[in-house]
Amino acid sequence: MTRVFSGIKPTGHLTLGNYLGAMRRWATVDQHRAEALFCVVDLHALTVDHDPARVRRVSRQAATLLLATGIDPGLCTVFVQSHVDEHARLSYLLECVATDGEMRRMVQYREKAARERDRGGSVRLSLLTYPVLMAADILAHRTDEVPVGDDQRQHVELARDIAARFNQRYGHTFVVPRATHPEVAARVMNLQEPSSKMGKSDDSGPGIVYLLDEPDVVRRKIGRAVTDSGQDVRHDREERPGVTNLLEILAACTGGDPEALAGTYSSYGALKKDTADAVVEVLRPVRDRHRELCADPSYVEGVLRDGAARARAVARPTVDAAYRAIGLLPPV
Ligand code: AQP
Repeated sequence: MTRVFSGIKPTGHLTLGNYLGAMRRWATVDQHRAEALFCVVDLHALTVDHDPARVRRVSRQAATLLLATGIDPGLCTVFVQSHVDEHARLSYLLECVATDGEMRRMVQYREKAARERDRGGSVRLSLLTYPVLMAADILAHRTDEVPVGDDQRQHVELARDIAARFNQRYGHTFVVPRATHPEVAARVMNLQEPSSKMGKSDDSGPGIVYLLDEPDVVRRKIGRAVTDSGQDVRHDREERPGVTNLLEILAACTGGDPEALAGTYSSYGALKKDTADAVVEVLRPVRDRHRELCADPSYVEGVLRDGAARARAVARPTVDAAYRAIGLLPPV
């Protein structure tokens, strides 16, 4: 059976981009057709300046939201990365296979490192090596498919390269994974800066729709979304990035085709109204279920405990095999 692995990083409150780009497919498609593992990748949240209490709070919220989107622990495994030591154990071995040049070419590293420096901070070494830990997350579980948004394309490519290189040098150990992306809304853009991705750790609150935003907040944010000069509603990423972003969001929420939808609007106002209505409806069940789950924290804890035990059992044989293959003595 195909094995699917993907993760969510608790660097901030989860966004509409996380949902449309990744989480929604995990719940509606992947868990039903594959052996799926979904992870709150909390170690990745330590790669930038962080507040320990906030990381704990947001990790718990991310796990709860995963379940609120419809991910069913009866069908798949839900766990927290730091509860399964195999991820960090494997990461070091993969650092011995990856190169410094590969890490420095990663677009996300370059953007985030520049942002840290602009804020007057220093760049953590873990920000540079983060894609290796992500490769370990994926490879430890012998993953076939990694359903992610477009921004993670380069990191999954790197995981493929590292797996193939390890296999070639030290004998076949890892499955070489492939990324899958949604057909629409693979990259949801910031409503205030449609040339930038909607990112959960961005500073621009009004440009980001959070999964737990109240309906009136969602309507206000979408109503104030930056649109483009010109009047016609066209799907054109270069010339009409703001309108195209709204069309993509509307299409993802209603199941339509963004180019076809463009032809049905003659004003930006109507497009914004319909997009806001569609987003509110898509997020409503997630917010409702999240509220119910918050009333029962011991249920979420139980899911994460069972999930960690299952994930450990999946990952351990592969990570042990990698330790032997690379030349380390087995424990005596
Ligand atoms: N704007 C987006 N559009 C489509 N998909 C997106 N994803 C993230 N942002 C968008 C996808 O959501 C999944 C989980 O993302 P992540 O937690 O690994 O974090 P990220 O990719 O680094 O994106 P964020 O949310 O913007 O976090 P920060 O601001 O901390 O970098 C992934 O599959 C991702 O592709």
